[in-house]
Amino acid sequence: MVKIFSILTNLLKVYNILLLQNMRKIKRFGVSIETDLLKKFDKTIHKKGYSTRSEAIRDLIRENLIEEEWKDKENEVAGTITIIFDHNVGDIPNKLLDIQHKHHRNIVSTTHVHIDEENCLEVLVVEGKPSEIIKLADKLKSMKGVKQGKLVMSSKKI
Ligand code: NI
Repeated sequence: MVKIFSILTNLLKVYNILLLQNMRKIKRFGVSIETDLLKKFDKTIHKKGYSTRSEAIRDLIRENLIEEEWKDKENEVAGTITIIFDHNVGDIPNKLLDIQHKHHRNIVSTTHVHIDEENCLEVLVVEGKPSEIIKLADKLKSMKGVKQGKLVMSSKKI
């Protein structure tokens, strides 16, 4: 009797897993990989805090898809541009505002934080064609007084 109960419980578990996979439309696939390469991969994902290989592989695939998305100039993409600048250098606050107004169609929102007496951190949420966003990011990053500039390429589809 106990054995039947145990079999039924296990069947129910399998049924639930299948149901869940179907709901999320998850597919399983096998990967052939060199032992050394897998060891390195496991070490890296462990350091990053991934609990499963599947989650790490999914993220890598998404990253790759986003990279491809940005290569197609017809796509509408999204992302963020983060800059750190010294607001005392030249006329940087006005110049930054000027650039941002020229690209107002690409800027969804801006957050400005005064991180200390001199330095400001600004995060721009951006969207539009990849070339427009890259041009805007390059303009901001190359400005005199901008100490760090980083474009994070993201997606509106993923
Ligand atoms: Ni500031």
